[in-house]
Amino acid sequence: MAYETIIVDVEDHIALVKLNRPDAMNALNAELMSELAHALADAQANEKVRCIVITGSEKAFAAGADIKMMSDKSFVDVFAGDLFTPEADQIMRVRKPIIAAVSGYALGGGCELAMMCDFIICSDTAKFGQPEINLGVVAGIGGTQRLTRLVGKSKAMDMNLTGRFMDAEEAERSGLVSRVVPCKKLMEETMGAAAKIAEKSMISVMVVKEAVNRSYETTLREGLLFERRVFHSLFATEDQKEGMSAFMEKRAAQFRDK
Ligand code: DAK
Repeated sequence: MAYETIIVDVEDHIALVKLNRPDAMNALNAELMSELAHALADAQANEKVRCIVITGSEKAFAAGADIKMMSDKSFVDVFAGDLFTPEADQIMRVRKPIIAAVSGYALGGGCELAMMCDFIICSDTAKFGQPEINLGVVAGIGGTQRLTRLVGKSKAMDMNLTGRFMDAEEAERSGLVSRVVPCKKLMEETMGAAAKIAEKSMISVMVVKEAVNRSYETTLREGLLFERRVFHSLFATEDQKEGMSAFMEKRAAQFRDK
């Protein structure tokens, strides 16, 4: 499918999805969200794809939902139309890992999109924020929920109430991002991480994603039980035999996702 607001490139088992609305700092409008959801569903279905990377431009990952698109909407428009919900649900249905490579602004819905990904690698120029309060609204797709789980109540309150931006160093210190790299190295580092993941057994990779995400949904006791059971179940795979044999034979494992 030809896209207008994103660019998709599949190479070496990695689907790279670049948000592409340069005149609007990659603000998320209905078309972009729909195309992104479509591209992610395609990447999920494509057997060649083993990891997905979402990125923006050097200046902006995404500066939020498109304010010009939203400004005239009524309660009924956004409630009955359920703005962005099907697309956000689609992103959350993807079972393959998704890395957000963030440079520049990740604000509002942009910060929320990055947090929907499995982890975030950012450049030293990145700026995260939930400035919706300045527009007379509040975060709507995770800014009060995912951000609180990631950085804790105090910083989540601070960011959502004051609308201030968090720089890359603070984002790493707070646990919002996994790595900070110099701006010029962002894609090299992120694609390197994606390539590492792509080498693994997809069965184990998808199990890790399910298990870590389960930790947000359940008690520690239930989460540990889930983890133990999926650990046990991986002994039914050929990849477990291959991975452990390869270690003992001092060679690289050849996983077959079986
Ligand atoms: N929407 C639309 N256009 C935007 C935009 C945005 N969020 N952010 C930037 N732009 C546009 C600017 O209007 C400008 O366009 P022109 O005037 O040239 O036509 C162009 O991008 C360049 O921006 P600036 O001239 O402002 O550039 P600066 O470097 O001076 O400033 C900035 C960059 C990112 C600090 C600034 O543009 C800014 O503050 N942008 C707004 C950031 C913001 O408030 N983000 C939160 C948006 S509200 C929902 C769930 C979630 C949401 C909505 C619904 N549902 C579940 C229903 C999410 C809401 C949000 O994200």
